[in-house]
Amino acid sequence: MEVVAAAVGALVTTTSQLLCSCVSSKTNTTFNLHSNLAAVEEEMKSLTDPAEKEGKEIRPQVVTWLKDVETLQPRVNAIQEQMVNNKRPSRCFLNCRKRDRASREVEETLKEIKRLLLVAASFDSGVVCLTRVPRAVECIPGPSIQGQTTASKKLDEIRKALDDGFKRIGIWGLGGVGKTTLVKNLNNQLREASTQPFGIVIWATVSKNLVIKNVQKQIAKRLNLVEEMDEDVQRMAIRLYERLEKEEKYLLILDDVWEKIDLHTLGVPVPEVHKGCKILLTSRLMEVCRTMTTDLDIKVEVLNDVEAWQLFCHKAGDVADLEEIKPLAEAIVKECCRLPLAIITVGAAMRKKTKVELWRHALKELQRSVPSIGGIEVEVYKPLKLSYDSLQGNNIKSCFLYCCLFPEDFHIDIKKLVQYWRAEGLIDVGQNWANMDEGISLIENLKDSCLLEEGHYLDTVKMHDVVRDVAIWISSSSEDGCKSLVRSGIGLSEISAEEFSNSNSLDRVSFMDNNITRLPDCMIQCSKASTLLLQGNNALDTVPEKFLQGFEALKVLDLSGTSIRSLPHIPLQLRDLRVLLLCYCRNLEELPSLGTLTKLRELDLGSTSIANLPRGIENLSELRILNLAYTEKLKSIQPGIISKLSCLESLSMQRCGFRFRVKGEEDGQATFEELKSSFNRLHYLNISLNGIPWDKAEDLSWINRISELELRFLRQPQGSCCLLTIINKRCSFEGLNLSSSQEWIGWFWRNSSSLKLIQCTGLDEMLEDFIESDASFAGL
Ligand SMILES: *[C@@H]1O[C@H](CO)[C@@H](O)[C@H](O)[C@H]1NC(C)=O
Ligand SMILES: *[C@@H]1O[C@H](CO)[C@@H](O)[C@H](O)[C@H]1NC(C)=O
Ligand SMILES: *[C@@H]1O[C@H](CO)[C@@H](O)[C@H](O)[C@H]1NC(C)=O
Ligand SMILES: *[C@@H]1O[C@H](CO)[C@@H](O)[C@H](O)[C@H]1NC(C)=O
Ligand SMILES: *[C@@H]1O[C@H](CO)[C@@H](O)[C@H](O)[C@H]1NC(C)=O
Ligand SMILES: CC(=O)N[C@H]1CO[C@H](CO)[C@@H](O)[C@@H]1O
Repeated sequence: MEVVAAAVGALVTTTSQLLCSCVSSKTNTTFNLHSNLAAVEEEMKSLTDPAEKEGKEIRPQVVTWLKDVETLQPRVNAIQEQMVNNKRPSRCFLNCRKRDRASREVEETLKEIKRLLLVAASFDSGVVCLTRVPRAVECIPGPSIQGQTTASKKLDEIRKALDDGFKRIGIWGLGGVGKTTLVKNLNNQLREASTQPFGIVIWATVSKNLVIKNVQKQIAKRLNLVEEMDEDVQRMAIRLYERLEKEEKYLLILDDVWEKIDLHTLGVPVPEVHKGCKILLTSRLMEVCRTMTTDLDIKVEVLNDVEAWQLFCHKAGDVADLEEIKPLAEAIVKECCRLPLAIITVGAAMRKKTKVELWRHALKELQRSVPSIGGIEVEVYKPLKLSYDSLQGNNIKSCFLYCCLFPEDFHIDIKKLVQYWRAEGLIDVGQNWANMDEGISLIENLKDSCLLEEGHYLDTVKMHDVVRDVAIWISSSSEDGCKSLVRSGIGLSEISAEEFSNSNSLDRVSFMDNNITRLPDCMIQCSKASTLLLQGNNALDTVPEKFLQGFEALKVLDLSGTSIRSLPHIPLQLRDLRVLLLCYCRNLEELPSLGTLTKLRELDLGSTSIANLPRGIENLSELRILNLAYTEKLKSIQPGIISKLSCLESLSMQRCGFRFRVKGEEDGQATFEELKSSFNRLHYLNISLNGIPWDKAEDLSWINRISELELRFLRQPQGSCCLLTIINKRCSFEGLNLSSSQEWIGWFWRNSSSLKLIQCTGLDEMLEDFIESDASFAGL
């Protein structure tokens, strides 16, 4: 509980300043008790405020705790008064404390703080708040349609239809016409409604490749239903049904439906049996509305000319109105077919461009016919392709096209995306491989061009489905190193060799998140391909040697979340491989020697069943990121291996079966001393050790070079555990005996910018020692 700890931290500081000021003339005597207490109050407020905003109740224990903190105020006030009156040079203040009433009070206060500290340590975020029923409508972020007459009229029409008792409403229209935006606005409008027509409004995104389970999961999450392990569709449907039956009135919004969804299979009590149920769906296809037996269909039309122009000007800025440019701009808007998505993206691409030549060129590009693609949506592709064409900067186009390797409506983890980019050499990593700066600035650039959107989850991005279609279309023919075969998230159960027509020209291949059980056992010549994504095929248990043989130029191989037991020896030949991802391959026990992958930068073996480090790992002198988290079976690491990985920037070994040995415990296993020798470039470290590896004389300044550190010390023989976490100088100790750590703990007092002590013993002695020594909370 960060906030509580911070509050306590402030109290400790208050009191220690109080004590120090009596003891040492070196320290600042002009402390201000009142401002410190104000800080505590502020912390308390920040504890209660978010809980109230989220509609949660604060647990009674926490309320009591907060009250106790409050009653401390007058006591601290009194002490301060006493101090002000007591003008004696105060060096003897503490020494004579048996005689001095005031000092007894200080002691009492300290005791009370200690008690509060202990109570606070027992809070964790789960205990602070009680969760209540889900709120009726959740805000769904998205652009507002305020001021757009056509869209606003449609919105009113839908609102009226809901009031009029229509039970199943279909919203349909072209891709990119703004159906989702419209319905998001409806959702958010309902949120502000003074009398709430629904007990709950549930939003679920369906997408092109219908997976019932995914839709169920979204509904369950919204209803605060706990997910059960390995639950099948039917069982989930029963639970959803039982829960939804209890809702008197609810609205289910199914966005982007491509085929009929059987509501019974889904677990939704249909309007015919549940009087208060309403279903609203959006689709590009009228046919879908028909098969879903909607009783009202509302077509979302493209903008009228005036609106199209206004929207464009809004995006492109004042330049569109310049005398020379205006006719060109108008012609460009015309090419956008009055489709909002196209207008928004093209508008963003032309924003603030003042050169007439650029506008003329853009118009010419748009008027060029798009080859070899049929269907109505093609018209949409041209304007979107234009904003792709106008992307400027090193490799940004290639980075953009990388995003379409992920499945439709996928929330792409930014870290993962940047990981792939740097493996492909698309971003300049410079000295520090794990640095995210350039990657993030690229992502922001793509967002500004409306080619990527904010994802629903923290640190994710998403591609609009039409934009993704365009990206796939571009990369199916791309000449400049991005020719891709994209078959992700479409429920494939096997790959046939025929998929790979023209395989030798492919640069990237993605079969991620399917249900592939086997790969072709033959060589497919993909000698240019730099990326092969096969992750998330849970049932895939072997990678045939012959299959991998054809991919000789791979830089990224992602097999995470598959059921493979081993890897063929073929990685030996992947001499260009930069990133090898095998995490969550829970059956993986054995790896071939990796000694020839000398260019490997990232190796992820997290949550696998390996018992030993792969052979030849000591040869990977360029390795920057090694993940061995949750490898519980890994119990042994030979000395002399880790220290060879001299470029390592990040080592994750939380919940790993191996614990580094400390001094005096040499038993033929890797020691912490050895690890320290490779600390030069390390920024992230998360490991377990057999005990605390340093003592009084030790220079701990190496800790300052690591920005995120977590050390878990296991004490023998009692088996008790103590935890040290430092994130950018914010330091936290858990379960430490402070009085037996006096010799070294002062270093942390001096070097930390914040301090959190959780279930630590010996606070009393520590503070006394602290006062007697000339230590200080210099950076606190
Ligand atoms: C001591 O406190 C005063 C008043 O709060 C402040 O201006 C000054 O910077 C402090 N000095 C140190 C060394 O912290
Ligand atoms: C995946 O494939 C297996 C075996 O072919 C099948 O039993 C299972 O239902 C499939 N799962 C999905 C989600 O399609
Ligand atoms: C380590 O790499 C060198 C070449 O850099 C190679 O000759 C040697 O065989 C490799 N060691 C292992 C164990 O693969
Ligand atoms: C270390 O790993 C644990 C377990 O996964 C995690 O909770 C913790 O946040 C990690 N520590 C740091 C500093 O990242
Ligand atoms: C803490 O350490 C001190 C000194 O080593 C010892 O006397 C005390 O019993 C320890 N306290 C606990 C709770 O282990
Ligand atoms: C940044 C900082 O405060 N560093 C201090 C850490 O502690 C050592 C003493 O062990 C000081 O010398 C540093 O100045």
